[in-house]
Amino acid sequence: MVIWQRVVLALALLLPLTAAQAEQEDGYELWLRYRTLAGVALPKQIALATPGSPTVQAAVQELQRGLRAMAGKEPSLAVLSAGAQPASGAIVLATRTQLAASGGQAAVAGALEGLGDEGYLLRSMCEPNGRRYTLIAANKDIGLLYGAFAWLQAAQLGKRLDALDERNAPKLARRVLNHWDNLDRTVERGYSGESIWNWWELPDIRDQRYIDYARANASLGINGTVLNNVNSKPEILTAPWIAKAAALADVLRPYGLRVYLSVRWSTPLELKQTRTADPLDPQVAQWWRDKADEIYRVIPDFGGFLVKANSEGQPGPQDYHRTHAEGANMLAAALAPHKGIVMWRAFVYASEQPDDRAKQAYSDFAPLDGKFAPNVVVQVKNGPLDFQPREPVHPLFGAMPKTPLMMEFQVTKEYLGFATNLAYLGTLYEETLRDAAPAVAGMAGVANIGSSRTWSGSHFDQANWYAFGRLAWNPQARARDIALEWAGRTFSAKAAPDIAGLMMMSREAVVDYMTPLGLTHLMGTGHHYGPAPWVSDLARPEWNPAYYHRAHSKGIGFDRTATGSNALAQYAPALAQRWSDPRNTPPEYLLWFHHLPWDYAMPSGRTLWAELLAHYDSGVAAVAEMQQRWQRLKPLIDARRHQEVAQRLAVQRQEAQWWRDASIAYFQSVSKLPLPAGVQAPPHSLEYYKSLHFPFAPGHG
Ligand code: GCW
Repeated sequence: MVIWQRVVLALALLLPLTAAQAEQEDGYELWLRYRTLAGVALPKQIALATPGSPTVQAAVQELQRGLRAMAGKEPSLAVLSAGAQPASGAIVLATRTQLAASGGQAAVAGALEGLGDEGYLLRSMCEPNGRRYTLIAANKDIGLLYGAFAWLQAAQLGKRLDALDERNAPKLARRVLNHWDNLDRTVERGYSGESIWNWWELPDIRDQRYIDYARANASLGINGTVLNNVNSKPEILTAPWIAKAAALADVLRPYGLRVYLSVRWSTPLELKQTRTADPLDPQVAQWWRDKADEIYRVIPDFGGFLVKANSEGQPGPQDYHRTHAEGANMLAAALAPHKGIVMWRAFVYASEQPDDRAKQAYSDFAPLDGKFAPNVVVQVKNGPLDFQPREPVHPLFGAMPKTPLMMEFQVTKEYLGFATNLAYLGTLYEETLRDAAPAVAGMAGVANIGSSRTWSGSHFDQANWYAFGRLAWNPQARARDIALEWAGRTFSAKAAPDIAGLMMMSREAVVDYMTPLGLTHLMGTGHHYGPAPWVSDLARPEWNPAYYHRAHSKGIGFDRTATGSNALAQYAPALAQRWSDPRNTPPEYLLWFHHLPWDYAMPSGRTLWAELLAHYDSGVAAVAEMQQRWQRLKPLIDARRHQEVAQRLAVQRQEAQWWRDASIAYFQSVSKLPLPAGVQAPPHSLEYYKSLHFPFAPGHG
């Protein structure tokens, strides 16, 4: 082959590889992908009054990182002495005190009023002499870091950078991730590899990943992290582990992240340092006070304790006939001198209690309203059961006006197809917050973060971490806006509208193929993978799917009206009244609150049986649609991430079909009704679906 032919061939091979396809992205950068911005005038200088605290340094470093990548050139750094001027077009970072000291900008100082310790102001400035610059101002250093991330976001999303005027402050004070990470590095309900915390190597080895974790969280305004599983171990409160937690706290502190620990109620007893764990025993209270003092000596800004007590076999104050409030208050007293808090979980249900499981947290906690110490926050799951694809809001939001309540969402997808299914949870969070927001004083998110390169087990699961953070900052934010923002930063502005469209349909698809019309908790035993509506032989009644769907030859659904468990009475009277009638109950909660005959007439004109089948089919169809939409996006997405998502969507398509087929096979065996014309019969017998087993499913100890 003559040389020019080879050249032509080589060029021909290269041509189909667009720049986007050639780049092999693995998702590690999350939404903090800074890419060359062509044709945009970017700041060439970052200016500040003093070299600053580690937090200000973190802000400067992030701006440098972003500008270096977006402008292709390192910005200069100027520490301005009094009276000195920034270069034209610079980014200027200044706290309120520094603004005051520099003598000018009274108007700016006024704009900082009401922004609190964490808010920021981002403003394009033009001085009388025509000099332009961008001001990032805040009352405290952490606001400067949040403002720096906000500026970088504006640049990433292609906003006009010469007309910025944004005042922003978080609406909730506590915005906290809950890691269900065990000390052996496994993660309960984790689908993203091992725990990010390499406990064994800590405190001496501090992985770069911890800093990248802190950057990602700070970019969303998340300001706390509970390092270990709520199913906690006594060892976490021993000296070596406190030292490990302190090392992490040191790394995370500049980014505004406080460290908290989950503690096991019976720790002093199990460590053989007390003879009981009774909260009213003075020796026990003293032990906790000493322990708190010990922690604060090495973690001065320690956030406090998260506690799962008398829940799913965990010990608690009720073992000593004390109330949750007595238990929480004893710990709160130990933390109060250091300004720490107790986040006491309300996720309780007891096997010996025959009442509807959905009622039990309310029954235990509502009477305790007003009995908790001021530094106790009661942490309530979003719904009365357990992180299902859809639940009505937990009735405790609205029933404890004297107690600060923390909303607990699951970011990891224990019940929504793990990290292999695409389900954008922004819509789930938004739906819940719409009903609960006035009662929410803080937000906790069960993290989906692990040591996988994508952090969250899949590219799209990163969006759930993102949405949680955004909604913790502003519970009134809209899921669609968040999806657009995330997709614009994580993929590209061009692809964002289509990606957001796909995300917005994804969670409803899961609801449709798993648990339509208010059905719930039909997943496989223990691991919660796949359908198992037939299971009815587990030791505790409320562990059985049959307990929840109550299907028999005449009908289906859980009667939670006055003729049944009357869980409805736990809601505001007007709502309870309206929903006591199935015709006034939103279809998405129908079988949650009502037991209805199979031939019940739905508003669509179909029978309940036919409607149920239609939902399963539309769930499967929606996943097929998501697959097609993703396929159409191929030219806009880098090859590796496109293919990784496509593989997962193919798995999801199969799993949706399996859910649909197994559920129909089972419910038909109960209803004994024929399938209406056009509804495909499941390809296998019910026995086949029942015979499937999944040893070693992830996330389940
Ligand atoms: O959803 C259930 C999970 C458990 C979890 C528990 C809880 C940490 O199946 O794995 O335990 O909730 O929230 O405490």
